[in-house]
Amino acid sequence: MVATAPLVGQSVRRKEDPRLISGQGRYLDDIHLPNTVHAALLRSPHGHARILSIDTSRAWALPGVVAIYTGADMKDTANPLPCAFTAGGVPNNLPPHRALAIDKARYVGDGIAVVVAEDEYIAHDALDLIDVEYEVLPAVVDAEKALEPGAPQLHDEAPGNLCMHWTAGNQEKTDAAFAAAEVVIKHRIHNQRLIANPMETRGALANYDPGTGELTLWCTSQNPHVHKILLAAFVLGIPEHKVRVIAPEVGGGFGSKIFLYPDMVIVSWVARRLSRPVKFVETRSENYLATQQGRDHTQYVEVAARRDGTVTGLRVRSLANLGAYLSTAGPGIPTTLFGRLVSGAYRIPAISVEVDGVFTNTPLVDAYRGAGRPEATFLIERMMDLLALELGMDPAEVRRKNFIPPDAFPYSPSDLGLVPYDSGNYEPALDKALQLVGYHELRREQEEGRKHGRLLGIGLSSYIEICGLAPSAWMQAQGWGAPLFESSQVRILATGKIIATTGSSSHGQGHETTFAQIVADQFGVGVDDVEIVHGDTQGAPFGLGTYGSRSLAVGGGAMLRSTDKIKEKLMAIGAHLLEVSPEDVEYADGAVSVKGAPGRGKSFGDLAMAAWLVSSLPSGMEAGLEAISYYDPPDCTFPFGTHACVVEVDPDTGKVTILRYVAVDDVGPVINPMIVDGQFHGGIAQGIGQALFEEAVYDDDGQLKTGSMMDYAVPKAMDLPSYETARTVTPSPHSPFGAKGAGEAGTIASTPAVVNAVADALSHLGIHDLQMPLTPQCVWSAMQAAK
Ligand code: MCN
Repeated sequence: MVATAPLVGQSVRRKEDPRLISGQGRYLDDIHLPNTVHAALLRSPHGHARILSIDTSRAWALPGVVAIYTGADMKDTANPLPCAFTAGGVPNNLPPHRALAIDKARYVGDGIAVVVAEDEYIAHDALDLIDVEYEVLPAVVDAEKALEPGAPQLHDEAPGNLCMHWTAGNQEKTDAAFAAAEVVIKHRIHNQRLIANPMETRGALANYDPGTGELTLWCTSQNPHVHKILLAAFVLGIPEHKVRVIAPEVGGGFGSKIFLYPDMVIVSWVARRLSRPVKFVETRSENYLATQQGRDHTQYVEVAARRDGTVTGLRVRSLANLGAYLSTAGPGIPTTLFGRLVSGAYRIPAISVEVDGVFTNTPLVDAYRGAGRPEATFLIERMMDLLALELGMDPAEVRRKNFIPPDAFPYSPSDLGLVPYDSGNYEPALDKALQLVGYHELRREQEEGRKHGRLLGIGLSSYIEICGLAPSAWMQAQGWGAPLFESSQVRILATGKIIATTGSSSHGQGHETTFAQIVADQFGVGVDDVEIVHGDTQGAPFGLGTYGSRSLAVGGGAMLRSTDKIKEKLMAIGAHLLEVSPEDVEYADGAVSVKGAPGRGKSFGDLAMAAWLVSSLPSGMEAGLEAISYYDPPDCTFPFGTHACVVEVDPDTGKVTILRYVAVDDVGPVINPMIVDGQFHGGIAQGIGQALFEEAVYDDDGQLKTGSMMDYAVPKAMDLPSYETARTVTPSPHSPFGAKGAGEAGTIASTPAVVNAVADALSHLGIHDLQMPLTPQCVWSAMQAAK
């Protein structure tokens, strides 16, 4: 049982993988409760329409249909779905978002009615038999157009389709910086809308026990405790202690499984009405239509600088498309997680940011891997390249000139209202990336190639990001309506085996392994002696879940607090058994031993047994070895690094091929290098997807034109290069082991690196304005226009 070497820092194989890769994982749709009925949602085929009447009589007549409900049926017994993260410090217009629309449908996919039937096929067939009379209204899908006078209006509660107007920074100082600038560059960026595409679509299964009044909801969730409180306290008004939420195996989320969805409310509401289990599983088409989407910012950016490349000011106006209603965290993403991050890795003395959150006839927009930080990083990293181009400087040198110096940490960016960047040392990561990619040689190759019409481009991205989302007090001041601590409960069983719960909820990140590594090391036991339990609100302390790359930085802190408490008790028991005073013992290598006499000790197994047998405990000590802890860190963590991408553009077709991809990242010390590499590999793939392939495209009526994997181009293996990865290590002063988050940084860093590379390949042709995704058509058209 005793481990010989520390597990933290080792590439321990993922404990969860054998069951996942052998098909033994139990996902939502694998749960079959007796007597279950199946729900299917009738969704609006129109982007914007008044609902004049709903006739369900033909559907009721279909054998196997058990019930049909509309928004009007639910109105008095289910509240609207709440928005938990508003834009802080400014008024937010919060129109109600009901599980089923009542008078008006506001996007294609908006729920109109639910059919409950004996099986899912009958339920879906019955949808075709519901007759809805709509008055189709003009729609608006673009945030800029939605703000124009005369645009179709979505909500009475949001005049002009505006949710909020939010600002950060110092406008006066910024105006002065621009007035004094030697160079000003301006650029419009459309950070396009993306769809998360997890392997498992979303779903929910509710079971109500009329005897006990208890409701159990299984759902595809990244944060079951949050889902529980939103559902119980805000929407259905069920006493919290009568609700249990379970996230079974969850097949990826990328942010899209954080939020409370109408179907979760509907199955819970129907289960209580029918006293039968009710299951809803989204089809892939529904996932495209109605699962929350990401990004969709239109940004107007200006940079003021001196001729030597020093940036003196940054002005940003961003229009954030929030979709038809507010999602759980909708307004918080383009404000706190975007607007306060726009200065990136650079010391910029004057910054002003304005953000409008706008309603449109499109699905709801919320977090998607990175959530706000990719939009901020893309903006500043693209502007660094455009500035370098304007000044005829090397993009690497413009970055270097403006980096926040290592002695400036903890660093608070100018007037942005952000918690301080905890630690950083940006130049070594840049230098390592330049050296690994062979930057100077590549520049020579590029110059030579251009003489022969070869379009080679090198793109850099020196990113930072904010993660380890917390502390509660700061986030609450930002408009987040909850705490942001994380919890743990560690229990040592009589035989020395360990069960530890975390309030975070893994859906691909490998917590069962990395948290087990941490706990096992604390007691000096093997990784298989520890079972990490998550995803069930029953019997586990309240936790906030997995997003914002917070699980290790915040949840790991909670885990260490619990193991520390238990170690204290172990030492007290050990000292008692060894007949010495507690000050004279220490815990090391899986045993409590007398200081200076390592041979005299009691093993972890003996101590665990003693704690449960009671008879050999110090008098007055309670039985058992367990602890519950909460950790609310004083600051977030700010990972960073430099990614370098090398591309070649086909001059005839505009097709972009990524030749090399070098990623140098700094997430502090790592618990499991293999898992962190995996997080970066997946993250980089998603960032490349945004740069080159993906976009949710809506026509003017609000119809999704890229509504399947045939049209929405997620990257395939053949589109991606092998990544060359390396690290620098700059610990965070306040997180466990000094570790920073690793779950999103790849996505945040890679998009600008790729776009900068393509722009670099084409810059000598006079092409500077490239809007994502850089499909062959987009690049080819730009080349034609430049001719
Ligand atoms: N880790 C480590 N050393 C570090 C940092 C992290 O060993 N210095 C490990 C952690 O212990 C954990 C993993 O790396 O096992 C990720 O940790 P962390 O950065 O704390 O991020 P979270 O666990 O909170 O994951 C959230 C993050 C987000 S926000 C999205 S979106 C995302 C992501 O993780 N979605 C994913 N990674 C994903 N991976 C998969 N497979 N599927 C998703 O949907």
